[in-house]
Amino acid sequence: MKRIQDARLYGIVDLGYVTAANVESMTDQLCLGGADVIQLRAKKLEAQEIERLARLMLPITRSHGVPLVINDHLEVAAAIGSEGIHVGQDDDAVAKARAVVGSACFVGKSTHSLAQAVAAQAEGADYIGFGPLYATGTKPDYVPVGLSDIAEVHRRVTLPIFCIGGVNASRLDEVIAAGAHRVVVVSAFLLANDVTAEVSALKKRLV
Ligand code: TZP
Ligand code: MG
Repeated sequence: MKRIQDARLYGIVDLGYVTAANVESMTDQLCLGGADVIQLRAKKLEAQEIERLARLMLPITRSHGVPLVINDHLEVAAAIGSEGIHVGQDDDAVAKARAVVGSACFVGKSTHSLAQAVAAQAEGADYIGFGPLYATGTKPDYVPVGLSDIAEVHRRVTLPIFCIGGVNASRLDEVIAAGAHRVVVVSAFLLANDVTAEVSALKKRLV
C-alpha cells in the first residue's frame, strides 16, 4: 500500500462529476494513470449510499495499492476500514475523527489559509489540503487563496501539503514554480476524454 507521506498526486471521485454507475470505472482509470491516493467525495448523497460506493471502490484501490480516503463521513470510514478520512474546517475535529476511525486510518484536513494550515498541524492532522488556489466550480463558495502563500506554508508546515483547487495541466507549471510538491486534481481528471492518459501525463511532471 502506498503511503500518504510519499503521495504526490491525489485524485477525487466526486459525485458532482461522476455518476454512481461510473464510480468503479473512474476509480480504476485514476489508479491506472498513477494517482497515489483517491478520495470519495459525495456532498449530496446519504451515508448509506456513500458506504455502498466506497465498498465498490475498495477492492479496486487496494488492487493498485492506492489508499482510499472517505470525505466527511467518519462512520463510513470506520465501517469499511478505509485507509484515510478527510475532514473540513466545519467538520469534526482531527481528534474526534481519530477516535472514531482508529489509529490505522490517517486523517487529512482542508485548510484555506496559512493560519488554518498551521492550526491543522498543531491539531495533529496527517496531511493537509491547501486551497482553493484558483476559483473552482467544484467548491464554488470559496475565495481562492492564490499562489503567493504556497512557499510560506511549506516553510511553516512539515506535513504533506496537497495544493488544491483549479489545478490542471495548463496551470501545473506555475503551481510547482510557486513551491507546490503535491497536488489534488478533481474536475480536470474527471472531465478528461481519456482519464488515465490525463492522470499519467500530469503525474510524470510531479516527480
Ligand atoms: N477543496 C478546495 S478546492 C476543492 C476542494 C474539494 C475542489 C477542487 O476541485 P477542482 O475541480 O480540481 O478545482
Ligand atoms: Mg467536509
